[in-house]
Order: sequence, then C-alpha cells, then structure tokens
Amino acid sequence: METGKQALVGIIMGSQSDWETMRHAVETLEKLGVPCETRVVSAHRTPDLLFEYCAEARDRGLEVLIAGAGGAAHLPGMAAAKTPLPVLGVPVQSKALNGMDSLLSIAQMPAGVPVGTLAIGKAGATNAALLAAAMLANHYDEVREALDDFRAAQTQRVLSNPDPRPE
Ligand code: RP5
Repeated sequence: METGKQALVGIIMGSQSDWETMRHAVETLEKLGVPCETRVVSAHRTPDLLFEYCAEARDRGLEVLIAGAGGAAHLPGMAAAKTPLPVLGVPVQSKALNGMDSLLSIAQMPAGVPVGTLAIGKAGATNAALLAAAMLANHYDEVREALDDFRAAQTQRVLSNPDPRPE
C-alpha cells in the first residue's frame, strides 16, 4: 500500500516471482491500515540496491522490514546485516525443494545478526505482517486497535462456526 502516508513497513522480495506469496503480507497490512511500501530487491541480482535500500531504511522512516526470498535465500540475512531495524524473513516455497532450502537459508543465521523467520509460503507472509503490526502496536494506538479487532473477529469466526462439515 503506497497511500502517500509515511510507510512504516518495507516489504522486499528477491524476485517478481515471489509476489504471489508476498502479496499476502501486503494485503494483511492493508487490512490493518498499516502503511507499507513494496520493492523487488535481489541479494544476487541487485546487491548494490539491497545495500542502499537497507542502509537508508531507518532514516526514511521505516520501522520494520519484511524480506521474502526463495532458494538460496540470502536477502533477509543480508538485509539484517545492513539495517538496525527488525527484519522478518519469509521463506518462499521453491520449486526444487518445496521451500526447505529457503527456510534453512533464512532461519540458520549465526548469532549476532537476527532474522525473525516465519513459516514457508502464504502463512509466513501473512504472519510476518501480523508480527510487524504487533511491533508497531506498542506505540501506534490505531495499529493496536486494528490488531485487537482482527484477533477478535478471527476468534468470533471460529466460535460462530463450530460444525466442521462444509455447508
Ligand atoms: C530468489 O530466487 C527469489 O527470491 C526467488 O524466490 C527465486 C527465484 O527467482 P526467479 O528466478 O523466479 O526470478 O532470489
């Protein structure tokens, strides 16, 4: 969502082919009314852009980065190396290894440079957005309210539909 408001979350991904997964992070933040920006930034193909984007992210007003990548997924780790902001990593489901390569590449950071690693695929992208919102909720009242509403509605949907059989 690039609404003209100051983006608080930067969502980067290694390739346009990651969009189908990463759009769930964007859509979740949009539902919560959290301003974000989205860019393709590749650790392998555009390393200078990656350095520039991450080095400037905090000064531009971003507060959290979400980085999605697949395969030899260096993007979240390299992003974390270049910014003091919290970085949430989303392993994109790769074709060859179903995202296990992405997951291990992102999760196995050596001590000292953390990446908060989420689940492979859509669930990870959605939860990265929810986690980013939870971080922002500590000091943005409107985000806290939106997140509380989201959780309450989710709970209510389950309680209102106790019968697991399809209608
Ligand atoms: C990674 O390589 C990207 O994050 C993507 O998941 C994967 C494949 O990229 P494409 O070859 O589809 O551009 O860097």
